[in-house]
Parts: sequence; C-alpha cells; structure tokens
Amino acid sequence: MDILVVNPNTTASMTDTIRRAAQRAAAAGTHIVAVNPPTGPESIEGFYDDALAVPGVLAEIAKGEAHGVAAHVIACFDDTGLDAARALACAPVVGIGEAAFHVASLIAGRFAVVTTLPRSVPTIEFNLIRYGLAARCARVRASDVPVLDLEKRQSDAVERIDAQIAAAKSNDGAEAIVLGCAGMADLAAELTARHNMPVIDGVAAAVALAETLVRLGMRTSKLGGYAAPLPKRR
Ligand code: 5HY
Repeated sequence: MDILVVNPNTTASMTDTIRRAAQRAAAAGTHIVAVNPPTGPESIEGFYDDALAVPGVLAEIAKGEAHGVAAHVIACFDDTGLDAARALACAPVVGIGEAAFHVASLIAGRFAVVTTLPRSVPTIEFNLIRYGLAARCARVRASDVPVLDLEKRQSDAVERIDAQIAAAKSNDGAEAIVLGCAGMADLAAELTARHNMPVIDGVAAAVALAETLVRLGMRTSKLGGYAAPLPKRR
C-alpha cells in the first residue's frame, strides 16, 4: 500500500526526518511517499502558522487522492487541516497528534505531552478536548525548543526535552510521554530507554494506525461533516 505523509511546513530536511521515521514504522509492503507543500511557513508554531499551512496541506491531499494512495498522514502535531482533509479525501486521513493520543491511552492511564514552544500548547490542549481525550492527559509541557532547532544536532534540544519528560514523570504523574512535534520523531527510542517509560512518536503511531484502517477496509465516511466539498466558486 502507498501511504502519503504530508509535512505541513516547507522545511525539506524535516520532511526527510519524517520520511525515515515513517518508513521505519511501516510494515513490509507499505511504501511511504513523504511530501511538503512548496509554499507556507517553514515551521508551524501556534495558531497563525497553522492556519497559513492548511491550503498547502489540502493541495497535497488532493494530489494523493488523484494518485489513489491507500491512506494519508498529516505529520504536524497540530493535526493541521485534519477535518478539511477528511472532507476532501475518501481514503483514511490520520493526524499524528490524534494517533499518538490514542496509542498513549491504550498503554497508560495518564500521559503527558512534551512539545516545542509555549505558543504550541493551546492548539494541542484544544485538540485533546475535541478528541475527548483531555481527561487522559496530565499536562502539555513546552520544552522551549523552536521547531527548526530540532534539525540542528548541536542545539541543546534533546536536553530540554529530556528535562520536561523528567518533570512530567515526577510532577505530573505521567505514565507515558507523547512527543509533541514531528521533528522529534527520531528521539523516541533513545528517550524511552533513558526514562524507562513509553515515549511515543506520533509519526510512527499514525503510520501504524493508517495501515490498520486500510487493512480493515475503512474509508472516510462521506456522511455529515466529512461529506465531499460542494462544487462552487472558490
Ligand atoms: C510540528 N510544528 O509537528 C509542529 C510542532 C508544534 O512544524 N511540526 C511543526 O510546535 O506545533
């Protein structure tokens, strides 16, 4: 099966990080096609960037549908444009945020999220409420790491994320951690070992859930909110 993985920001090196993590998580026979829009914000940090990135995401989803991909993954932790993408697509569309929350809820009573900047926290908190999973999340913590610093190996990004995980474990009673940015995808294994607790990467979670939906023969419902967009001047 072909799975289209859309990185909603325009940073190609981050799309490569996401591609590698997605292909690592994919089952044999699953081919990952990772793309980012040619236009939009280089990183998504907060409501404004998120809104500006939506048209680019929808254009990539439309191309994926035209190519007949089996499923789509939106690889930004804000689940950028997720509902609009589901209206546009017949194939399943999985956001890495929603996927990670569900995986965490299946293996722990309470989890915490560690994301990038403070301005990214409200979007994640609102999504948790929308998905009906806020009661399972002890806290959404910011590591004060700008998204693009995750691409700089010399930055102290890992130490800052590590410190927030330790605080979530000791202060929030977190039993699992969700990494709140696609750019953290390749840190999950190392941090799981360091903290001896499940540290979940949303890219891997979303690819695995997308494969499962395809194997179950699921397609996005075209009744109600995810009905196909009506033809009109736009
Ligand atoms: C992400 N931004 O996963 C989010 C993380 C955040 O460009 N890719 C981004 O801070 O919201």
